[in-house]
Amino acid sequence: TELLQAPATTRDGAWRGAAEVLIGNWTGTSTVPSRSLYPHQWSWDSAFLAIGWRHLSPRRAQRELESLLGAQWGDGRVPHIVFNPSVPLGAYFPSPDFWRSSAAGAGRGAPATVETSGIVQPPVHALAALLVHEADPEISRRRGFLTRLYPRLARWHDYLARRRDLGRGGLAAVVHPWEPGMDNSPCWDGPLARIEPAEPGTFRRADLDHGAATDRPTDLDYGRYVRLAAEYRDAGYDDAAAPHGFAVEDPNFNALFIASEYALAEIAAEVGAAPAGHLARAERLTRALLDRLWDAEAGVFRCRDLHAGGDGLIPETSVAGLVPLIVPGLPGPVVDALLRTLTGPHFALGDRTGLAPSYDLRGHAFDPSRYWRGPAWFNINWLIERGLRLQGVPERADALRSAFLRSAAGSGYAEYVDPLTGEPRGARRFGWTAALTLDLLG
Ligand code: 2M8
Repeated sequence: TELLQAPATTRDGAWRGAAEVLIGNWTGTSTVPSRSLYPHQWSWDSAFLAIGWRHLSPRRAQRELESLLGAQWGDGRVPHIVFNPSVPLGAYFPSPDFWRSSAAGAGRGAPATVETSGIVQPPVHALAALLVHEADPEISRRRGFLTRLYPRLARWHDYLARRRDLGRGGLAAVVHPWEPGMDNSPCWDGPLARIEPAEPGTFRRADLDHGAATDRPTDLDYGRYVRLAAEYRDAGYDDAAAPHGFAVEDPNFNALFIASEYALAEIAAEVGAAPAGHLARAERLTRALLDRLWDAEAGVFRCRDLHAGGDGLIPETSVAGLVPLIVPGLPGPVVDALLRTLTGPHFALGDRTGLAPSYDLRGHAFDPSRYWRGPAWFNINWLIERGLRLQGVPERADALRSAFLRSAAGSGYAEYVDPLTGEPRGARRFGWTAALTLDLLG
């Protein structure tokens, strides 16, 4: 009964639909993003899922994050996938026999009893943990939720700050296109062009069993993903030793790092630890984000390719460059420029579906159906909604909230939608779409 106490309003339809998706995707300890396409636990999905679960069952919200952080490596990294041993190997690629975490990652303290991937995803977890705590502080304190999670979250952030500052400029770098979560963003086309793809016959894509090929990354992309992951694995997942043929600073990843570092300061205060170090790091990261990734002329944050010549800024306009709206304390002119970019012709927030696309509507690589090359995604629109509130434009946030709820419920909680027509794409009954619907319904 705890699970289905819907508010007695006409919003019940959306609320019930979203709640049913979460309940249907729950495995007992965590929630799958999709029963078909993604049958394991994903790192940043789990954070968004917990943010939704807190409205249905604060206990499950806590379990979601606890099970993910339970698979943390000794070096502090939180793996991007925690594999469910009861799912057949062929159901998802790359499977545990590819990553071989417990063997290949042993030197980095990979868990011995659970198999995981060896790469990471955006650090939304401390933010999620704080929001989960705030939903029901009493049950959170009774279960010692934050007391148990705080040291793990702190080590996760330390890993990013100490092992992933590959550019030595104060930001965390990502070393695989799966790490920023926007797998086939046009931003990665340049850096990936240098990577020799793995031989096509050496692996089998399971995603095409469930998803339309035109909605997914290409075979050439996959060849490169496989090559990069295999090289990292063969270096024992050691960041100091791996070749890191792909190394990029991403504004979405680092904005979430900053927001989570501020959340960690609040968590520290709640558990009786010192917040000052977290606040100082959040401020340092913010300065580095502005110094290294802000493109004042374009009014957007860029990704930086650490292997390119010159300033390395990648000349592609991705929605990743607008997510820093969630960062507190940005200079006024930067916020104004971001808002202009968001509502101008490149992202047209408020037009058509009302949602922000994942990539520049006027960009040369824009494709309204192919994954992270144009479609509108619900987690990113949730972050932008939050950013608009933080930056003091509640009318814009309200409009985006309505557009989100309309598209999410109307699409059957699709993984992503065509930003021009609202046509559902990818998986249906998708975890974070449902979870963040619950959050916006409040
Ligand atoms: C997508 O990525 C996975 C690889 O991690 C895949 O394509 O198989 C991305 O959308 C990523 O952001 C997301 O976390 C994951 C699961 O929903 O799917």
